[in-house]
Amino acid sequence: MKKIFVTGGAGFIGSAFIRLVLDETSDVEIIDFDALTYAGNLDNLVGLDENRHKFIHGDIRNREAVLNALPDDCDAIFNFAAESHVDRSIHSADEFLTTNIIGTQVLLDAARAKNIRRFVQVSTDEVMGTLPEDDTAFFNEDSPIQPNSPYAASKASAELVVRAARETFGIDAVITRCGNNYGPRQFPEKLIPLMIANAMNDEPLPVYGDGKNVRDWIYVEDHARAIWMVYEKGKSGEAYNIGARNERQNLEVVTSILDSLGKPHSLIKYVTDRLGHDRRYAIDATKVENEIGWKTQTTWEEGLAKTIRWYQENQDWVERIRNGAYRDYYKKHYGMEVGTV
Ligand code: NAD
Ligand code: TDX
Repeated sequence: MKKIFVTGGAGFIGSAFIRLVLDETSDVEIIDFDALTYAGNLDNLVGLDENRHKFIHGDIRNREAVLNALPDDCDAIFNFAAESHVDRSIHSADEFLTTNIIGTQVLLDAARAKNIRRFVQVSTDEVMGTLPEDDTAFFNEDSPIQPNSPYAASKASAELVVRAARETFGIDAVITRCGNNYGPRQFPEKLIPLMIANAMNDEPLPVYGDGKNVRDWIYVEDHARAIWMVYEKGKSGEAYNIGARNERQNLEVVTSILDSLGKPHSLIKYVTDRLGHDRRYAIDATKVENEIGWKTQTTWEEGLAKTIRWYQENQDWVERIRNGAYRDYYKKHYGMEVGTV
């Protein structure tokens, strides 16, 4: 059995990654280390093979806890753990800086102390800032690092501490930079699950600014598979951009959700724009496709339909969140109560 250490495995992408690895391999055992912040959810881990998945509650900023949890014979660390929501980073950046940067440094130090063979840093396209609206420019691996939000700055800084650990101590490290994910179990503060949850409840759908910002959407399972393949085949010291060549304006995404659910477009409510709102993300995935042999397997239409179906069939999962601390965030951020119609 090969052991891997996954941080942030109770979150949206980490749990999808764990499910994929357990389903598609038979010789991998996973230690899943997660602090269970507001975004971490043990419900996301229900039904996993307990012989090959061990959950440990812990914080990546806690050096001792990490060293205690990380086995000596572990092949790799996959660092998914992060504060991940741009809007929250605008309200307060503190946790973003400590978890996303210092937490990553703690993990790198632990990897060095225990001679872990490979470190996989799950980063984001947002480290490269924003693109103009015309459709000829894309992010590639040579694009400059120029983050625009506190969240993006913390993720860019995490990439830099990974780079420094490799240059200084020879840590074998690869970085993945993916675009916007969607799929089952995404916390309903992010665009797609927020809009699905609100539409299902006939509540207003808050669209920032003119709704014409563009994001490059990828189904979460495709991202998870790319991370696994980069771990297996990526070159140490390299970053790999991951995207499904699926650019959509926010308004198009929101109207597709309303149409799928048979709800009126009049539920759309234009609200004050996000501060420093990046206009467009678009990823050139040529490197991961050619060097690693990865390509997306899920079309936008299939992925969105599967996602909407999952939220329809798991309304108790959504409602448990909507009835918790999320209510306070929602009120502070949108100036209205969850459930306002
Ligand atoms: P998420 O917010 O759903 O999950 C984050 C997880 O990390 C949670 O389970 C949380 O409990 C855990 N966590 C937070 N702070 C921690 C700490 N200090 N110690 C241990 N665990 C901690 O996030 P996600 O959307 O699943 O994103 C996962 C990773 O992928 C992040 O690193 C994010 O930057 C990156 N990413 C996300 C997207 C996207 O579209 N969501 C796109 C590209 C990259
Ligand atoms: O209420 C909303 N209204 C709205 O118009 C919300 C929450 C979002 N939006 C817009 C802002 C963006 O243009 O939708 C777009 C997507 O927003 P988010 O879901 O917050 O994602 P984004 O800011 O693009 O960042 C995401 O992709 C990169 C993830 O949250 C990050 O973790 C990832 O790194």
